[in-house]
Amino acid sequence: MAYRWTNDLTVADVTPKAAYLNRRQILAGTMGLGAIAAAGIAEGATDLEPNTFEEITSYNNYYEFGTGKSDPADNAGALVTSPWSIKVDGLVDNPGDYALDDLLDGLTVEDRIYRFRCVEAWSMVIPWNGIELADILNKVGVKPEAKYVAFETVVQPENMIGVQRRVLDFPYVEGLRIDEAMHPLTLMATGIYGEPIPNQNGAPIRLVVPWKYGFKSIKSIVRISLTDQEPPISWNKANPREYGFYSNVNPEVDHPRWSQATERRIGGGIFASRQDTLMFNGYDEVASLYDGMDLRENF
Ligand SMILES: Nc1nc2c(c(=O)[nH]1)N[C@H]1C(S)=C(S)[C@@H](COP(=O)(O)O)O[C@H]1N2
Ligand SMILES: [Mo]
Repeated sequence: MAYRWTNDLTVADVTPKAAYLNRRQILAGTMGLGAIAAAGIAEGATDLEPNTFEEITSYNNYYEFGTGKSDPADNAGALVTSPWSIKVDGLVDNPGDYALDDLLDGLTVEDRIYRFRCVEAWSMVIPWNGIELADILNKVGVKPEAKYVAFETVVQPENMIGVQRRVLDFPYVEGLRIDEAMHPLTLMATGIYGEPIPNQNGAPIRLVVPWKYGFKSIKSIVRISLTDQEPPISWNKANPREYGFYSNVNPEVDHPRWSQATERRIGGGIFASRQDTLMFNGYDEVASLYDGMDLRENF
């Protein structure tokens, strides 16, 4: 498995707190403070401490398995994830029904520790393993006319109580503009903490777009379509006034029913607190994708 760290969080941030403090003392003794900061082990790293595997896998949104936060952990065991294939269609050079292993064969699995900010104003820090979406798209070949990527979640009605109860219009669908999809931060996650991604988190493969609200990060993907039209997305269809296509994390644009200026960090022990929400969830490197756009209008 190849490792490539391209975000501002580092392996130091997945180190358990005691070992981390220990390591800081060791590093302080040998490297000096500048080196410590460069290694990403500065004071500010404490608010980027990853949530525990238990927290990440027991507090979820996956409406196919119910609307309660513990419903996915209780019910997603019924999801059948093998065999798994993904239909790739639309404006693409090599369309087809790909077995998941064939689609990912030869691509690099990366470790990415990302902030994750739900539109409901809670957040976590999650150490994902996954493949850059761009690597997958480049492998299948995107035609120049393609302007958007659309995604679809599996529907297994007999295994999904939320589908039986029609809590949302399924299949769950999502989409990105092609430049968002090709951005190196955009990940197709297949694991958490080095373990295969649990069903409640979107097994066997789900999108992770860390600068957007969590609902953009669609789970258990069975279809990827390249299109020249902005695709419909589930939460916009359900409530267009409250949920826009872009849904970039933005502390200055409130949800009609609550403020987006702050967020509640799940878990966190002694560091648990409400904290300020950051523009683009702190991923400033994506700002240029939206140059010249009114982000209040394009919420
Ligand atoms: N198919 C599907 N994908 C989904 C959802 C869902 O209900 N169904 N919920 C979304 C929402 S609102 C959030 S916040 C994240 C939650 O991901 P997590 O449970 O892994 O933290 O998944 C997103 N992806
Ligand atoms: Mo969410």
